[in-house]
Amino acid sequence: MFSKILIANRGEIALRVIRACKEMGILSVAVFSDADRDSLHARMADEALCIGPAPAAQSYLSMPNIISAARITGCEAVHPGYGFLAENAAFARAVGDSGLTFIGPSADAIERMGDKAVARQTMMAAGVPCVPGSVGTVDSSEEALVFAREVGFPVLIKAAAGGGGKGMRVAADERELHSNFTAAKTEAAAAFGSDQVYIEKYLARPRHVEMQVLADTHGHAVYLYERDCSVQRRHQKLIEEAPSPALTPELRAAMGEAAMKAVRAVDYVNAGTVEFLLDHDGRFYFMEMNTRVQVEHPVTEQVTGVDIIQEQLRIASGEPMKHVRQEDVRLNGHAIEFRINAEDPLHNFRPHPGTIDVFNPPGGFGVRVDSHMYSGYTVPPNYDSLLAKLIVWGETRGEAVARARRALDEFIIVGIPTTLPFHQYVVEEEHFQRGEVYTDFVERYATTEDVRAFVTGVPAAEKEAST
Ligand code: MV4
Repeated sequence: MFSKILIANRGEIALRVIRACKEMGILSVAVFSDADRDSLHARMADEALCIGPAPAAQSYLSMPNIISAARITGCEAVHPGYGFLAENAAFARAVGDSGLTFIGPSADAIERMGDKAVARQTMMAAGVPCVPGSVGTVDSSEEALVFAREVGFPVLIKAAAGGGGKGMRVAADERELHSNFTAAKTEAAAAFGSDQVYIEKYLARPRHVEMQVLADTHGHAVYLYERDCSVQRRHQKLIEEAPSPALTPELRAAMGEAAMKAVRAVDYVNAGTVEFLLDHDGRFYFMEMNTRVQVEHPVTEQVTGVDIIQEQLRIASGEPMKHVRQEDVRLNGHAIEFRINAEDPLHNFRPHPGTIDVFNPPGGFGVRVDSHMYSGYTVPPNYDSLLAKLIVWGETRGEAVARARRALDEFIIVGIPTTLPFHQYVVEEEHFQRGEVYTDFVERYATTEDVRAFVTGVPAAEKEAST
């Protein structure tokens, strides 16, 4: 096992990794920007180094600064967390070239999954179900039309270098296909520096269900079951849960096996997530693979008892992972995560950095809060707005929802607006309570008007009866 590692991240995920290190007797080195001098991750680590000014491009995204920090402090490995450099193949390669271990998959695996068209082709070849559409990229709208006629309209034009919802265009018919094909290519070129696009049949109101996987260097691979992440807004996840209310044991096993095929197809090692779209007929399709630990990993930890960060450290150090057989991984109960962001849910989720005068997180049985907040902390404007993750556990989904309601009531954040009122509304919402969550849940059942009516106690104007 490593004796000392560097954490190339900030915020709650840096704390999460530091905690795992402490439990495993590994020394931790934090890096921080000028904006994060007073942050908990810099205080909780065994050592902390400033790596640059507030803008991420000059600090948390600076490969030379981070690698220098690791070498100066005598670290053996680097944990990238999520975001920043976590899915940057060049960084994984640079870490390795400096004689350090990257705590994550190989640079090759990151690269192969980074191009969504290549990933899709790889998955098709491996027998993982993919949405009907093009094999690889499409170069002209004539070629796009061939595929669109084959699978039927509407279709989606997706950027190969995109992911996470950026650079997608729907085309309802042939006329739209021609105009949107060019628009999608132009948009992709501007956003990602590559105009490569591919075509898929457009699925109406799918669920987002993803499989957590772990694989070690000894040839062991398991899936830690799924998370349902359908409660999103503009491709930002807000609530995630495990298991998915939509999966039967048979469907779960089939999706788990598909995720294992994905792992084997790219010789994947370490923790990863295979994302699927689940349609209303119970069919699932590969969407993309995330080659990092995800924000929502705690819900999986709560229902499986597996410490995913500790497993990442074991795997990267060359040890076998703790749970090597699929039968060793058991699902127990239900967990839901609520992302508490420094955003105003009554004003388009506008980010709202500022000082938190009072931070009073909930506690008690079945409640976990992963957060880097404290009373008096000032949220800087430079980074993402995640303040805390509230994770509740219950023996059943109903118990988890009841516990969530209780824990959200206890949670007090004074000083800046947060997404707490949004979550308080959602846990009372009937579709959410029944587990009927699709990717359009927020726009359909949790609009600004719905949340405002809930907060003010004044009923929203009647919705149009026809819609
Ligand atoms: C889709 C889709 C419907 N049909 N692909 C959005 C994120 C990106 N990774 C892929 N996304 C989608 N791909 C087909 N063929 C609908 C979405 C989608 C979505 C997916 C997951 C979670 C939320 C979403 C919100 C809007 C659209």
